[in-house]
Amino acid sequence: MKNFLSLINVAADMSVEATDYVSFTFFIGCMAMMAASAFFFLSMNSFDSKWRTSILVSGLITFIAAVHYWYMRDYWAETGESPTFFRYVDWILTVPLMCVEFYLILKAAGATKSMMWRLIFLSTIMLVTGYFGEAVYPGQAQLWGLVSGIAYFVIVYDIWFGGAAKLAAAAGGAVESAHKTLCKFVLIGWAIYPIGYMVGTGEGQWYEFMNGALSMDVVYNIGDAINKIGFGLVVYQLAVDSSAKATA
Ligand SMILES: *C/C=C(C)/C=C/C=C(C)/C=C/C1=C(C)CCCC1(C)C
Repeated sequence: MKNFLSLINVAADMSVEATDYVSFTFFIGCMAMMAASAFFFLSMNSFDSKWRTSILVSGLITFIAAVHYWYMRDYWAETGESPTFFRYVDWILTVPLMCVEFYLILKAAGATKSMMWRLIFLSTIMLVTGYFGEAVYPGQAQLWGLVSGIAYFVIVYDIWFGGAAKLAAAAGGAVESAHKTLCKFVLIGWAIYPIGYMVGTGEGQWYEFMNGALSMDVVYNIGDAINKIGFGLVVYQLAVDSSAKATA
């Protein structure tokens, strides 16, 4: 109830809201994630059963994010501080689901579960070490950021050049192009996050020049909107393309 009331407050008190662009991006992010979830869930049954799980996972990713954005928006409004804990709980749930998407679209082409678990493991290392640098040992943010960054590069290498890339190439057609687009999201879209990390944790680190240059939360919120909704739309497009072919 308290959350609901403060949401009404946001709508009623736009003068406060408009000057606080950070909470505005939490608010818009929350709405965008909700809308995307409704879109994915409602479109699910119009596809061949082969694609339904992939679309379901797209919807789960944005739905989990919507719930966290609801709380993060509130936390920011109450305290004016970064909701680091909610942020990382969101990521530790949604990023592995994005790894599952890679597996699901390549499953018919022969993807193995071990490939999927490897990506999930690497993404867990990336996020846990990032959390340590941001919240537990901020004085050593550069060290933890480096470890996190290495895990990130291994993920990028794996999906672009590892077994997944070979399976995608062998599958060809819509699956191959969807895989390529998802790879670009990970290479370019996910690179937004280390930028947010650097502007948020730069104090006393080698990248101090970036400290406070932007709002860390705005950078993360933009990254989430692009990556979570974008990922889902790529999978949605793949389902549209291959269903159209099947009925033609
Ligand atoms: C929906 C949420 C997503 C796709 C979150 C992705 C997060 C990352 C790719 C975070 C990466 C980080 C680094 C590569 C180094 C610094 C620490 C992190 C955790 C911000």
